[in-house]
Amino acid sequence: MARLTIPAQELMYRGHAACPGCGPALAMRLLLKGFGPRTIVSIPACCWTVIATPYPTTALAVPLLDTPIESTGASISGLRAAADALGLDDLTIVGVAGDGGTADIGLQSLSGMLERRTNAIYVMYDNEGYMNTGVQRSGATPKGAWTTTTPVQGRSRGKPESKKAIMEIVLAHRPAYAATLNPAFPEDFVRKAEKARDHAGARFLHVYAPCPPGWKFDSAETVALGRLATDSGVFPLYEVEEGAYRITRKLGELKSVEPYLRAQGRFRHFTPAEVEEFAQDVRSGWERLLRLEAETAPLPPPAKTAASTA
Ligand SMILES: Cc1ncc(C[n+]2csc(CCOP(=O)(O)OP(=O)(O)O)c2C)c(N)n1
Ligand code: SF4
Repeated sequence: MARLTIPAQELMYRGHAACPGCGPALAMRLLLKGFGPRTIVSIPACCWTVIATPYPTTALAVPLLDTPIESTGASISGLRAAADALGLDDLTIVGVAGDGGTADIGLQSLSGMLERRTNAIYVMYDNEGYMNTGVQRSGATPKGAWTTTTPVQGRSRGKPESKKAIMEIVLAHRPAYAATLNPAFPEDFVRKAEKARDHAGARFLHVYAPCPPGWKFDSAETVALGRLATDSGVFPLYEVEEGAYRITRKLGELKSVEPYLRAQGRFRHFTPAEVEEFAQDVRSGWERLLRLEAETAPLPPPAKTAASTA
């Protein structure tokens, strides 16, 4: 019988307050399967506070700390220090924050946690905007995307700036482990969550997290959209361990980005030239990743010579 690679234990309850097809909800379910029951989660203001905590209920079967939006990194440093002081070495301390609370408002706190080498996991679920407060643009919103603060009207063509490269910012701090995860690839997702749990030191997970109302797509298509994102190179899957890059879903040839863009209302205004510009950015990101993987590959073990085997 085939071995099940995804733990059966559910650490997220049904009846939570997420929208249908919510990528961040799917991500949390898989994250907790990877981290296991000895986990404490800190969550700042974001969709997940609303999903998890309509008083007096909780959607999580593990302890949950509600923290201010700018301080997720500091809160997990504090939780780690408290756990260590109590001798609770086996606890996995995790912060789960949105892209606005990570790449923008909480960036100083994340940087401090990484710089101190806090023995904890920071997860940024990336729904590419401030969704909880009404779909405003964040630093992680892709170039050209419609949001309520980057309208498409007159000469305005959505967000003028490029998506902030959070993995590059994080990797400049040399974390022990960093990876990109997509819930549309659950085995790869849970394996990376388990790997992060089993590493010591500061760890960071960048999670692709589609938001049907914010991105304007059919809520039944969350997983299909996620597969398109990775297979077109929009959200490549890779991990970086002690500086070495490894692509975990190899792609012979990138699929066209067009079906990915056309499936979402936030990109519906794109002209063929804007589609091509987006595709060009995706291609250069993918080529850069291939180069980094080749340049940082660990050296192969020395070949055995006749003398060494004698
Ligand atoms: C200092 C501060 N500024 C603004 C807010 C209001 N606020 C609450 S949730 C939120 C959106 C957070 O966006 P993100 O982190 O991307 O998570 P998402 O809502 O998309 O899940 C904002 C701006 C706040 N709580 N605290
Ligand atoms: S607005 Fe988007 S991220 Fe927030 S709960 Fe709904 S689907 Fe999830």
